[in-house]
Amino acid sequence: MSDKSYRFTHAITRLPSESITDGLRAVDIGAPDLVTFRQHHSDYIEALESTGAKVTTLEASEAFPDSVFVEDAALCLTEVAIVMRPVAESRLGEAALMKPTLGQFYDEVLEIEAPGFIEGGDILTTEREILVGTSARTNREGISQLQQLVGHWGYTVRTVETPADVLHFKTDCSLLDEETILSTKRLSDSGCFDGYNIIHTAEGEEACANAIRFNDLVIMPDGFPRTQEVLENAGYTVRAIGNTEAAKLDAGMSCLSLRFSPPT
Ligand code: CIR
Repeated sequence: MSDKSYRFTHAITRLPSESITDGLRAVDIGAPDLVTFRQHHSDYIEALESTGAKVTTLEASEAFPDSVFVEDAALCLTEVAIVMRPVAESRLGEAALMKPTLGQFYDEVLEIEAPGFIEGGDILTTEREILVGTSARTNREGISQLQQLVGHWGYTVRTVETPADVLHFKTDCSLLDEETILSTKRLSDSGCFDGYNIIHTAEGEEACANAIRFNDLVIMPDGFPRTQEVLENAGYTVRAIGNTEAAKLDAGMSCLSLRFSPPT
């Protein structure tokens, strides 16, 4: 079986901007501290690079407070990159900002159009399918456009539901390998991962469900020792990265990068 859903030669990240203090959040528990955010972000890039991948780090964009969360602006597959369409007014421009960078790697860069909206945080690409969660950030029109675009390359898109009051589908799950998903219980109870192996986040540690498998590493937020131990006991090599500041903006590990292996 192929492992292209978690083996990548490249990643794109963007430095956090000073305007990050204005980033979107469901509940205000205080603004992120930029110095700490920068340190966590640098640790994250170092972890990606330690696997041998080439990381392109874009300059900070003050105009877009949430632009450090590059995952939401695009979906990068092996054959094609698709620019997403964030619904939040303050994030819509991030998609256009990302497009030229994608053009450096892909001959083919496609786009989701109005009235569709969809964000990368709602998309989980596994070895066999692309799962997309409907949410306040992703509507059925956006999913339907995505399905039409990627169908050309033989991908199957399956629409699933993001739990109520959860920002993104992947807030609650991550791919660990070809067959295995890390998930909160509230999400897997929906049956959306039937047919996969499921590893649950430990009780009370649901906030670490947003991790990434990147080459040989599972990169997860620091501070969730019981889930980390479960993953290590299952044979994964885990790197825990500080996430206290991104968490204030409802973000975890996947949102900080686009991960891909370009065609050329
Ligand atoms: C937002 O609300 O859009 C940002 N504050 C957080 C985005 C997190 N993105 C992600 O998990 N893919």
